[in-house]
Order: sequence, then structure tokens, then C-alpha cells
Amino acid sequence: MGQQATERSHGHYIGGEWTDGHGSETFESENPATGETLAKFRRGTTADVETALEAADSAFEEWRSLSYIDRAEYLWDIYHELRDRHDELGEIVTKECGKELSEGKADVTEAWHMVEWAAGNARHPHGDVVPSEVAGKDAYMRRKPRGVVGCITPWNFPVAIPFWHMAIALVEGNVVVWKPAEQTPWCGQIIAEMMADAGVPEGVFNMIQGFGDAGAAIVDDDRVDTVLFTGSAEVGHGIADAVGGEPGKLAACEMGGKNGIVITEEADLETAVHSAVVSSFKTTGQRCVSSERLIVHTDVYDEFKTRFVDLATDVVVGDPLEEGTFMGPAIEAAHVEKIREHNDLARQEGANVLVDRFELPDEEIPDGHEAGHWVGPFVYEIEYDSELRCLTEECFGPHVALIEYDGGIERALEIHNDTPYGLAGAIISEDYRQLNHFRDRAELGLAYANLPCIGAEVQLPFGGVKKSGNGYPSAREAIEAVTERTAWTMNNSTEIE
Ligand code: TXE
Repeated sequence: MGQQATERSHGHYIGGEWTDGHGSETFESENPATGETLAKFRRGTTADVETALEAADSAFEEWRSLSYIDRAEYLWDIYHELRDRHDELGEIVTKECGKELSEGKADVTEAWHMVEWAAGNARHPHGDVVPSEVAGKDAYMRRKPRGVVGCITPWNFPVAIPFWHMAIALVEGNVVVWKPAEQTPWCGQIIAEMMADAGVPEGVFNMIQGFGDAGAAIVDDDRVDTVLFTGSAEVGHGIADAVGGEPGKLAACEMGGKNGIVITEEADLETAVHSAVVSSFKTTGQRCVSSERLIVHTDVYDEFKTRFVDLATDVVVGDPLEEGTFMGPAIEAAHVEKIREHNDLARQEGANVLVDRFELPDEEIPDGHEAGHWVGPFVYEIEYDSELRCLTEECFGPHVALIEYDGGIERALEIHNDTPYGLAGAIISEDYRQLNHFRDRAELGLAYANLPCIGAEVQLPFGGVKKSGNGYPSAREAIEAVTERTAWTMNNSTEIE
């Protein structure tokens, strides 16, 4: 489908073929910066999921019989395509999901990094040789694929996250049924085209366009052995519960967070302000690692506040394709309303609002973009109270609280850990003892020191604790979710015990 979206409605990719599927409904992909329709897609039904699962199931035996290296060859083709089409695809990400162009391109870069990691991993050891208690016996741990892996992905990293899930699942010998987010089907279409162009054998990779009902049909089917999910806590916990009740089925889910940055009395304030602005406003606050709480020591509070407020007031909100734009629009109209509700909630709970650019003035909205889903930074200070919902519920927008604390790192951690989530967080301090203490005691899956809380390299685990997740749907840790282990003991002696 390439750079220009087209008029016709695009279908699903099932069993090595493009199909309109069983349903007649269609849905549209929208450019969130302009409101224009990019393309139309068929809405997948339960019957389409059924066909895809059948195709996947029948392809499994042949695919698992290939060597790791042969399976990885298909991914190397995709790796080259991601690199060759990097800028073009980055622009498509920006058009469909609204993040500014350097972030759109970074999404594609991250995808190629993940594909490179997974394909390269095919040449790495995949088991253990362990000592046996008995002479003459060999003991090994060997891995084998689980079978059909259902992948359900969100809109905020529409190219990277699908590859987080699928690249490793495929290299390990599983077959995949994938549902892209309904907000970013164009990116879904392009990834499916890449799989087709790379010659991935029929049935090994299947894509269904559609909504949560199609996702639920994947989760519920008995032929699915593992579900990999990235998205909201509400849906993720529903999936984990549904799958947890079925013997032999696994789910690895990565959900959101109410991430915080601790800025201690030992912080370099330049680093602190930069980290806070990037973490809170990049991707319009719509990253699972975006920070919504800045926990600042009283000794540096006033200076930090002044500098942060100045930057938040000046952050350029605008056309994500234009150079110089710091943040683009929110993903969709419903999400703008969700952000509005969070801002209102903070007010109701006693926030002292420092910056309110939620309703962007007309003159800040780029010409021709009046129908975009514009929101600007919303910054407030509030006295810490563990009962406050605005400090514990995820907004997923450019909405951030300043919380002043007095006392040592223990007090900062007490506030930091007081959310049901545990995905990502950062500490800004020049004191290595404080950094180490944060690393060891912050209830998090991803912790950053003197850096924005913004992402992770693909070779690191990416997942959270508490309400933020029950596993790792990407990279090395995902191997646990997409393989089974066999403990293999072999008698090499002529004597039989
Ligand atoms: O997520 P959903 P949405 C959070 C963030 C955001 C909220 C809603 O707080 O405001 O989630 O975003 C599919 N069974 N994150 O609506 O609904 C759905 O079609 C199976 C955090 O996008 O969880 C889509 O493909 N699948 C996150 C995917 O799940 C279902 C990134 C995610 O949709 C389903 C995005 C069901 N019952 C949002 N219902 C992060 N961790 O970065 C929906 N889906």
C-alpha cells in the first residue's frame, strides 16, 4: 500500500492470502493531526479469527521442523526492508499515530533492532547442559516452540511493539495470529505486506484487522497456546485472568504505569528538568513509560518548579511532520476526553494548576489541522496524599503532577511506590548511594538513573510489576512465554539402572 493510502478497503492476511474475510463492516484509519481518513479496512469477525487459527495450526508442524537459522532468514529480509524503508515508514507512523517525525522514525528503528536481535538469537544457545548426579548420564534442558501465539498490540508503537512480540515467537518456531490496534491498521497492513514479501510460509503469520472482539476471540480459542499482549491494564488483566484459568495456556502482558521521577536534593537540575520534560511530554505523554509524577526534594523544589513550568509553557505542540515540533496530537477524540477527565479530577482533588494548555488556543493549531485531536501540557502541584486518585490512576497524556517531599530517599521511595502500578521510573541525583537505593527499592520493572524515563534497549527485559504486568512479551524474557522446556536425561552407559 506504500506511502499513499488508497480508497479501497484493505483486508486481512490469512493463510498466505489477502482476504476481505467474513464480515461486511469496515473501519477507517484517521490521521490524528488532521482528522483526515487515511484508508479503510475490513473489520475482522470471530469467523475470520477462526480461519486464521486454522491456518496457523496447520502450518505449525512444518515451520517448527525448520532450523532456527532457516526461520531467521525470513526475518533478515524484513530487517533489511525496515532499514531500507526507514524514513518512509517513519512518516507513515507519524501520519497514523500522530507522534512527531523523529519519534515515528524511532519506532521503525526499534522494530529493526528487535528483528535483528531475534534473528541473531537464532545462532545463540537455546538450552543448557547440566551435570547429572550419575556418571554416564547426560542431562540437558532443551526448548521447543509452544505452537500458536496470539499477539495483540496497541497503537502507540505501531511498528515496534508488533515486532517485539512476533519476531521472537517466529524464530522460536511458533506460528502467529496477530491483531494490530484498531487505531493503526495502516501500519498493520504494511507489516503484513512485509511478511508476505519476505515469503514467510503460508499460515505461519496471520493478521486480522479489527477491534477488541477479534482480540478476545484470539484469547479465548483453545488452539492458542500463548497470548502476548501490550495495552491497557483493564484489558491485560482480563486476558491474564481468562488465560490463567486454562491449563497449559500462558499469557505475558505488559500494561501501563503511573510512572514517577524522583529528583533529590543532590540532583543536577539541568538533567532533572530535561528528563522531566522529555518523559512527560514526548509522544504527547502516550508512552507506557511516560512520567506523570515528579517527586521533588524541598531543597530544590522552587528552582525546579520555575524551570520546568517555563519549559512546559514553551513546549511546541504542532504538526508532527514539521521539524521543531516537540509533541503532536493525542491519538483520537475519545482519548482527548479521557485526558480532560484526568485534568478535571486533579482540579477536584485540590491541584494548584501551574500550566494549563489543554485547550490549545486557535493560533497554536497549525493551518489545515483544525480537526486534529489537539491537547497541550497540563502541569499542577499537589500535596501528597495516598488517597488521591490523580496520583494513582494513569492518564496517558501530557498531564503531570509536582509533589514536594522533605526527608531522605526513603521518603521519596515511599511516595514513589505508592501506586498500584510498577512499570518505569527514574531518579535524578549525583549521589551514587541514592541511585543504588532507588534501583534496589523502587517497585518497578524499568528503572533509569539521570536519564529520561522514556524507553529501553531491546536486549533488556521490558515489563512491569504489580498492576503493570504479569510477564515480558518481548525479547529474551519472551522466550519463556513462547517456548516449553524439556528436561532431557539420557543414559550413555551400557548398564541399565
Ligand atoms: O488499549 P486497549 P487502548 C493504556 C492507556 C490508554 C489505554 C487505552 O492507559 O489510555 O490503555 O488504550 C485490543 N480482548 N495503554 O484502548 O483497549 C485492542 O483492540 C483482547 C497502555 O488502545 O488495551 C488493541 O489491539 N484484545 C499501552 C489492544 O487490545 C482486546 C499502550 C490494546 O487496546 C480487548 C496503549 C479484549 N477484550 C494504551 N479489548 C502501553 N503499555 O504502552 C481491546 N483489545
